[in-house]
Amino acid sequence: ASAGSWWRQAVVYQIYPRSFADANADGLGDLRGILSHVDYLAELGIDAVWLSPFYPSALADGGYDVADYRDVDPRLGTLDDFDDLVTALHTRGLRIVVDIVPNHTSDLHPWFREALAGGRGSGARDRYIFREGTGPDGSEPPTDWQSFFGGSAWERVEDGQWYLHNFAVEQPDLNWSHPQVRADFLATLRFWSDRGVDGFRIDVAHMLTKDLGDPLPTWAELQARPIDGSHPMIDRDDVHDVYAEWRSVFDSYDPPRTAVAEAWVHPSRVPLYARPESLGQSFNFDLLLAEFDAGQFRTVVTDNLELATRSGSSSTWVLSNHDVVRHPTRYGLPARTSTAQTPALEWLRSGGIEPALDRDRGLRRARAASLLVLALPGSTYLYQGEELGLHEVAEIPDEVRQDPAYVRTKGAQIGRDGCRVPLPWSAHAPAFGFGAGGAHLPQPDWYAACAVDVESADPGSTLSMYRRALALRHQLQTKEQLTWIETGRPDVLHFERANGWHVLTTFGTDPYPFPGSALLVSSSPFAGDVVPGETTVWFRRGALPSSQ
Ligand code: TEU
Repeated sequence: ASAGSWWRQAVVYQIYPRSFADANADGLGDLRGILSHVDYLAELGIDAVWLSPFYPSALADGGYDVADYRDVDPRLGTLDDFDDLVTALHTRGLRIVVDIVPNHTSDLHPWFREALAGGRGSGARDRYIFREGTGPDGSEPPTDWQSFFGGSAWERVEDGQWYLHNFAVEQPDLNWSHPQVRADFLATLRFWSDRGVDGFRIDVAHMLTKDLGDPLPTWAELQARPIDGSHPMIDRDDVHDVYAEWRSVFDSYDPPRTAVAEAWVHPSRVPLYARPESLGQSFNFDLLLAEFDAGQFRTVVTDNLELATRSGSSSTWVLSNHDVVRHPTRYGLPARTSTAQTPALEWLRSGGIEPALDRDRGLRRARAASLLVLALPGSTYLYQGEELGLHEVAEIPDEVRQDPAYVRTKGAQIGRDGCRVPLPWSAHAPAFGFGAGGAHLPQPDWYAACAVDVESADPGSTLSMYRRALALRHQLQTKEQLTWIETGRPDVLHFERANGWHVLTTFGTDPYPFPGSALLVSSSPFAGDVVPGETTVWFRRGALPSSQ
């Protein structure tokens, strides 16, 4: 791919820095920990690394509460460490993407402290969204709006005013009508671009601009408003004015810096974010909600390839990230008619007991799904640990849970910590090789079997499968299209990429006669004449071209 379009079919590996590797033995992952594993990343065969936030933060939301957008959290390292990491990645041909969190700052950000110190009527409050309360003495919140993490979306400050926070209390929403807010994020994009960053992942990209109205609508009124570009808070058309300014920064670099939107919007509005004049690419989260089912996968693939074509972008694929239950666990729980997340959340709430998890089956299906996704046109975002086949960790005592998010159903508090447990690098080292200072979330005993050193030595491991698939993907990478081949079986998908690279997945338990002549890689042990159930195979038909 040419330098400017490297992202179109890239495999991007998401690192959650606090849980990847800890070099300074304080129990928290850090930049030098990542640096110590760049060869691992290069050998895995990915194209780019995306770092979740590593900026100074009180960790009220795992770093998505940023106190300074242009520095490194001292517990994670220094700007010099960051520069070393960029160099180490670039030397190995890997790109680096960093996370930008523009909807809200941390309440420790200098702007918010200034806003608090300035008091009522202070201009410093205009960078955020302050309002008077209601009720006789203003002691009731301005509205009954709910935050995503539960509870009121408004918090009262000492002098009696209230500020808006769509996420945690420690994450005040910014006012994107303010020129200084706009200018400062342009400076942040330039700061990291100047340090050699290749692209940006934009957090909550669909919520920056707001036009809340006066009087403010009620929660019910807000919910009833159509999300058609004119909603007071969500997916407004004018957010793309912001991204047009960002685009001119991205395009002022050679090669142009890239961006991917984390935008939870209706599929019909995804292309607005993915347009080249906006952010250029947008996450497709459909697979997070799909069950392990041929029909659902085919619909997701077809729809998203079409959406990407319509926007002039390439499609993206995500099976896991730091916000959701890991996919081997989702696939190992009983299917439901609603979404695949439903039983996973029940399972988490019960501490990993109900409903019963079939770990082997979940892993078998996860490997099949991953191998299918790695063969699709477009770019794939992997989440650290999925290459090891890690399950969600359910056995985390409530008192050590860190995540402010919770599922409100039945009032039980369940965070996202179970996919953020520090990685196992070595079966026998302290904290499974994460670091000599222990791990900031407890690692389960079953981690030993999934450690990098154990899986590296086993040709049948999930890690070995990812390595083989990623190496092949580089050789076989081809046009951004696929052709479905009808199998006559509703539980079996088969497609061909443009150069004779075939991919077949059996979603059910029944085997399927192997239709190829040369197997390239299989997600399950493969006997030769039949593809087992719940398995993906890559193969060629006829003789392999000599160029391979
Ligand atoms: O997530 C945005 C978001 O909408 C989340 O609430 C998401 O729906 C939820 O986590 C799914 O379980 C981003 C980040 O990815 C997340 O980690 C942050 O907590 C959030 O923004 C606030 O910055």
